[in-house]
Amino acid sequence: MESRYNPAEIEEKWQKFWAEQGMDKTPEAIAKPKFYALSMFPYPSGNLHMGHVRNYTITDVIARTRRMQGYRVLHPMGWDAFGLPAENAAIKQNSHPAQWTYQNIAQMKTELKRLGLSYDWDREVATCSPDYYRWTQWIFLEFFKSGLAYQKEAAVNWDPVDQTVLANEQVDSAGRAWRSGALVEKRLLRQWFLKITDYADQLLKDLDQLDGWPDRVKVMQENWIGKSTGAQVVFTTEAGDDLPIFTTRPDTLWGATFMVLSPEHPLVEKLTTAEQAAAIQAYKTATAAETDIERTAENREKTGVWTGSHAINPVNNERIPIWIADYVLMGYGTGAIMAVPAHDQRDFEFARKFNLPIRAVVQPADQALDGATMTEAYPGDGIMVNSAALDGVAAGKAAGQSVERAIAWLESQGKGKGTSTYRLRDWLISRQRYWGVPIPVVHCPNCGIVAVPEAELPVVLPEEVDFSGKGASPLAQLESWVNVPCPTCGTPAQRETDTMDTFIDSSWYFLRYPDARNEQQLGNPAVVNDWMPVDQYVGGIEHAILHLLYSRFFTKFLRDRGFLNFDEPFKRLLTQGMVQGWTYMNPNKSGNAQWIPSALVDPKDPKDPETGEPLVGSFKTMSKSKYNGVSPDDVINKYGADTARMFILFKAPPEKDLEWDEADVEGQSRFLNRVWRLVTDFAEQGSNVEKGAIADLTKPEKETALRHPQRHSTNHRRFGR
Ligand code: OW5
Ligand code: ZN
Repeated sequence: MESRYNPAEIEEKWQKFWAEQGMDKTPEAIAKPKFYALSMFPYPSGNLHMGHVRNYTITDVIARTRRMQGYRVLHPMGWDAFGLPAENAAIKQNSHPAQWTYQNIAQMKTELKRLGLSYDWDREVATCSPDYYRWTQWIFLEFFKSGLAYQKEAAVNWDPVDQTVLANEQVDSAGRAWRSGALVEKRLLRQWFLKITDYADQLLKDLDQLDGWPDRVKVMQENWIGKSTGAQVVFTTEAGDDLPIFTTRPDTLWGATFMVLSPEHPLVEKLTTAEQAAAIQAYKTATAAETDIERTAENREKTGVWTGSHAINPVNNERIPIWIADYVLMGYGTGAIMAVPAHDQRDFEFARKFNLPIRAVVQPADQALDGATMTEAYPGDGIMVNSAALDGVAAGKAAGQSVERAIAWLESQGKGKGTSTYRLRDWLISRQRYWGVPIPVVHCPNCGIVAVPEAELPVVLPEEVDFSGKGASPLAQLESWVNVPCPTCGTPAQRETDTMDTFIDSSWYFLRYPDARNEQQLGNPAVVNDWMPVDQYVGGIEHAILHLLYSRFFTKFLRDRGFLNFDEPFKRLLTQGMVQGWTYMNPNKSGNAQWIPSALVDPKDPKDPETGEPLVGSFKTMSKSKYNGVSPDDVINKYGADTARMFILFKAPPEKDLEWDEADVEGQSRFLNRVWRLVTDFAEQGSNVEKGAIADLTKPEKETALRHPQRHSTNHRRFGR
């Protein structure tokens, strides 16, 4: 069916309407209460998909409602435009990432406009535009001047396909890169980090302020930050070196029967005796090939090697052997642990495997534990035994005082102190790629790392660059760009050639919209603080951890720099459910081959066109590989944007998954056509319209459209394409 809509005409009409509706900037308008409605801005990947349509329709309804309720509403849109896909496309097509990106932006903007969303396009931002990333660089330099942006040599995740370093967060639980899917390798390189760990405690505590966030998102953030409280205790080696450890159970110090160091621990070499040297070296090499996820997997057969040396336990001066094992990670705590096999399952398995002593120091009420006969670790409550000063104290989470008592004792003896550690690591932000924000510093042989002066920002990406896609970053290969005089002393120096992770760009974009065209500042603080915080943020659950945590971090940092006057960027958060499409699967096939395009299937008798095997149909999250995507453009062409939007809003609660079902779309379309007919008839006939018309309108069609779940199974059949 041909579209009845002329997007340009509609656009013009609505722009006029919105101009009349509180998008003006008169004093009367400013006196209204503000409402900032924000959708997560898209990657300009090519075309809108149904996930976007859902996201942006939900936010639009909220924005319109608030406008009608008398608020002045900020409802902006922009583009998360840097990143690997553009660069990869450029490499493939031998073009420029900017060209790909701006073409996609134009295409997706047209599609957004067809949807009839009430955006203030005057505030549009694209993170790849120099007038945006100038402020990304400015923020980076604020971090740098505060000592929160720093370089260090790090064992980093190297993606051998995309030829770049990845943040831990961009590696999945199977050790694969989030985009390329390649198995990630470890490499030692100099990298830039942001010190998010300085804010770990605030990021955790302030979750309490977020009443308008889903609990599960707060729990995910809490777990990601991963605070554990306990004590730091200093063991010593027999050679006299300090071996500090962190433990959440300082009450079990008297049950430590050996120590385990991460194979990467700096003292390993010194501790290794001549007899053990070969075994230690072989073990270190084997560990280097493993991912952190493999190393810490539960129920994994324990491995390790004795260094040949001993340590002294400071609480009882006992001499205990020092081992190395891969289940201890250098990145967590101090990279060394005291092993208490009687009360920790991993230590228990290790002790049994290598015949190390096990000594119980917590006795449960109902049995007598004996290290020699225990079959598993006992992590529960009881009474402290074999623990000198702590003997007889109640142990355990609920009623126990043993942990507090142990910390008090350690502190009084000067042998340790109460402290906490976090699972959260500093954020690795540098990327050895072209299509990102250049890190605005210069490396000078005299002055070291020098910030590019503010007046010289932005450091613009050079356009004439080679996109072979291999080896060093394209920026590093461009000598005319790299070689500059040092801004401080004038000596020939080199620009930094790393660019920033795109999550940096999206960590502050919501701060730019309030004053998006400001060329003097990131934004006028009065204007930014007026519109912020965002009253309602809407987006996918996949951003529950990183994007939201990073945005909260940036907000707190800019607050501490005196720029913002609030603690949290997003007052309320709605995480929308997935959009699902009907999918045919052959259970006898595996991998992507199991998904069969519905165009090849007879819905009345679903069979594999190749093998004739029966297929199983179900709703699954839309994706290219499952052939179950429904194109927004097709739907709008056939039914119009109003139907698409109404269907999405009525089909499922916004937080729940939504089953895309063409029969319901048709129902929605019929309903809207009746509204249309009623209104146009009314306009033509005036008061002659029969009285019952409105009741008719709201009842029968709505019921057919929304109340027949059994029709789900027939819909997708008619929808088979
Ligand atoms: C869509 C949301 C997403 C986000 C927004 C923008 C998707 C929900 C899940 N630039 C970042 C970004 O995420 C945001 C920054 C703030 C960090 C789908 C996805 C889905 C996917 C594909 C298809 C259909 C539906 C088509 C497949 C077939 C093709 C032939 N989701 N539900 N449905 N940008 O552009 O990815 O979380 O809020 O809108 O998304 S983004
Ligand atoms: Zn210099």
